[in-house]
Amino acid sequence: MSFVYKADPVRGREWASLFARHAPDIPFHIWPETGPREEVRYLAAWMPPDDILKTFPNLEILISVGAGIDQFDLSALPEHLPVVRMTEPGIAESMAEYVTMAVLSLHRDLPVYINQQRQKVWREIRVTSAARRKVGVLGLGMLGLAVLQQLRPFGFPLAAWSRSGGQVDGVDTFAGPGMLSAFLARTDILVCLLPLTDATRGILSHDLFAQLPHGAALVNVGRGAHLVEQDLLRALEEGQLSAAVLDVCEAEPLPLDHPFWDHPQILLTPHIASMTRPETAVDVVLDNIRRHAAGEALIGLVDRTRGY
Ligand code: NDP
Ligand code: OXD
Repeated sequence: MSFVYKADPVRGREWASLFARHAPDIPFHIWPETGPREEVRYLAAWMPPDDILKTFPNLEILISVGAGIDQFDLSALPEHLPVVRMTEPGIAESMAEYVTMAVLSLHRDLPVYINQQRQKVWREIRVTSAARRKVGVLGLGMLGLAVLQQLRPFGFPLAAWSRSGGQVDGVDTFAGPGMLSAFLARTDILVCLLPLTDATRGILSHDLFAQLPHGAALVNVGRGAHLVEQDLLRALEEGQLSAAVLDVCEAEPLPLDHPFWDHPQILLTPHIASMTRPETAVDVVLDNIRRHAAGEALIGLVDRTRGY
């Protein structure tokens, strides 16, 4: 019974020493080293190998090293193989920090001041109170919830949109396509924390931007393919959007000739909003291995019909 890790090898070595300490009975390998392939029961990967069951015929759990699983082609994975996404608490903590930074930057006009500094312009913009800046989060899952909790003390009116809605203290919740327009109409800063599925691909489009108040701002920390990039450029040019903070792009790394690099209303980061932390990830993975052995439900099990 062994474990293979197939992602960033530097973090893989940290996983290896944590496994050696906490689960010395489970042989741990960092891809491309696998040990005897028929002994591999658990695979943690960003991208699994092609033809996964030919590579590991006795695999029992496929674990995503990230919270998102859109990089997996679920249709190519055997039906019986449970796919588990990463739910370690460090991801939510870092995401809450990043989105708070992005929302505060947009709220306090940082993109404008960065450009003014470059041009040696000393010009003030009147401060708007947080109580008058409505923040809306697309997605009310592990990360959407963590972000809303972190934002609450600032006093922004908060809302979230998801498939099934739900109740969260201090947050107006909206459910399903029928309530999307009402959610957008009350949102000055829109944060995308949806998983990428057939239902959400391209959701950040001209049509959606047109339903936000004029001059609204965007934070995309979901996936690059949520955003129709040309529609963002157009919305910024027309003033429908005032600024955007983007952590994810359709092509990563962003091509050198891409217009986002130099755009004065876009703040860009290289997909770093959050990162899985080995020290807490290994605890969650070992707990799932124990649950699997005991026949208990796995934490973070992906629902293949929903795609997340
Ligand atoms: P969860 O699965 O916990 O939550 C997803 C949320 O999105 C749920 O509230 C779900 O609704 C909602 N949702 C899904 N599909 C739809 C839809 N069609 N319409 C409306 N709502 C929908 O995911 P996480 O919060 O853990 O992660 C979200 C995403 O964040 C990841 O999939 C990944 O793409 C991205 N991410 C980005 C990182 C970065 O560094 N930039 C790091 C980590 C994650 P319901 O509650 O009803 O199921
Ligand atoms: C993730 C990511 O999904 O880092 O965890 O994007």
